[in-house]
Amino acid sequence: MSKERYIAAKQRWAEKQKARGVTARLVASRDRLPPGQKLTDGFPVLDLGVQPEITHDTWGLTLAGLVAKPTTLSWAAFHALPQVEDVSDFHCVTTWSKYDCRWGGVAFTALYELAQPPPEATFVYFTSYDGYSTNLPLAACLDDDVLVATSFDGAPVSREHGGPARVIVPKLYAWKGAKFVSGITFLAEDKLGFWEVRGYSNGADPWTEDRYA
Ligand SMILES: Nc1nc2c(c(=O)[nH]1)N[C@H]1C(S)=C(S)[C@@H](COP(=O)(O)O)O[C@H]1N2
Ligand SMILES: [Mo]
Repeated sequence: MSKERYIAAKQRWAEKQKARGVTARLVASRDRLPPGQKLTDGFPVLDLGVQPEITHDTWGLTLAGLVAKPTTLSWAAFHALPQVEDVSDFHCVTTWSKYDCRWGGVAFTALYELAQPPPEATFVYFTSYDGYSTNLPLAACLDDDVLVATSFDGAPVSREHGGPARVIVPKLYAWKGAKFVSGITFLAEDKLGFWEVRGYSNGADPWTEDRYA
């Protein structure tokens, strides 16, 4: 990566940090119902047929791959990181959307800062306790509404919704957010996740209905 790109990435990072602040923030999505979606008041559950039971004692979040500081965060270490809250809309590819989901947890940017990936790490691969995986370009993860969430509406994320911790990527279809998350791996090249190898699109943009590849 060129020096210019490296500096631009650093600068973008600094701006994000500034925008993020150190206290709770509320950022609602500006747009609302994407094309082809129906609004639901409920909260459907989608999984692979397994809802792994992970206690706080056995839980860990591993930051690995192309990083200067590989680590596995315990529940306590995770909670010692700055905690943020974000309200966002949730869009499932199966055509339901849910407005105003209030998630609390740690911003992806904080985990990025901790792990210190080098500039050539431009992709991210998420793994989960149920065997699920999903992938994203790093740039999509650095949006300030991307969280590893441990609370929903002020209560712990329930097991059916991916507790103890799940990833939220509000701007994309929800399969890009790993429930029961166990690992975040930084990579120089893209690696397709569970649904991405099974015909879901890699882009997952609800606004262009980028549903299936
Ligand atoms: N670990 C894991 N994460 C997952 C899934 C899964 O099966 N396992 N399903 C994905 C899909 S397709 C969607 S739509 C959302 C559903 O989240 P919900 O069950 O809280 O509605 O989780 C995503 N993350
Ligand atoms: Mo989904």
